[in-house]
Amino acid sequence: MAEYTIIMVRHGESKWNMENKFCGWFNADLSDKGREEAKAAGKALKDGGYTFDLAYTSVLTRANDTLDAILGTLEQTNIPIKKTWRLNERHYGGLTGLNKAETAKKFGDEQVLTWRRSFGVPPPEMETDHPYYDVINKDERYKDVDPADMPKCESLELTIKRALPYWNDEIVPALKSGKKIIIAAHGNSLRGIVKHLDDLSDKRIMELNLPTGIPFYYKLDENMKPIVSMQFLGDPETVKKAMAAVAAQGTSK
Ligand code: DG2
Repeated sequence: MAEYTIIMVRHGESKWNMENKFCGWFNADLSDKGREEAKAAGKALKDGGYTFDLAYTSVLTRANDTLDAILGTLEQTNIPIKKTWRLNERHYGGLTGLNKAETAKKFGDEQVLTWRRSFGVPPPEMETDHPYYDVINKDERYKDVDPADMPKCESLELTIKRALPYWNDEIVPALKSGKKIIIAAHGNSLRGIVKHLDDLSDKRIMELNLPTGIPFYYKLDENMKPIVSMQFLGDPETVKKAMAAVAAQGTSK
């Protein structure tokens, strides 16, 4: 029976993760800690003996730089890298740039949890007078994106709707052709892929918080069903703490 291994990793901590701001499609850089996390991710992969033929990432710098640091550590910078807006973070709409804890103080922890983790409820739309509207919508990265596909905000459901066609039409055929693949993307675009692979309910996926810079793998059968689900290349206690810290970012305390 065929078996396919794929590695996924959320980028290292960004400057906006550090400042606890909703980031979404804003192009925040990695923080110094995030750069270290990315190198550590490369080291964990190197220690695990992983090599890659092909890499996928979003069009956002924090994911691109994480991937570059990983491939640099692996001495595999010569492999093809495919960048797509379909693996971008979910678009945080009108919340973009707001501090998560302050937003929780203003609107309540429950509302912020709904915005961050519910399956179907999107954050408020980004209006044209939003401070980051132009910087995102006039960004050259999106010049070839059909204007109808440019989001004003995205729930996890909408994020999955635009990421999954890329997974099915591009990544799955490459995996099935025997390519060894790494995806460096974002908390919520990866949660979308994980929800799909593990067939998680809308309720179960609410509980998943992906840590920055810790790679995880799936082993999939020929129908792309998990033989092994989400195994982190990291100490379980460290992973657990990092997940809890991500969950806590959206609380008022
Ligand atoms: C974070 C995720 O995205 O935020 O957009 O603020 O993975 O690109 O750092 P990432 C953001 P939460 O959904 O965890 O609040």
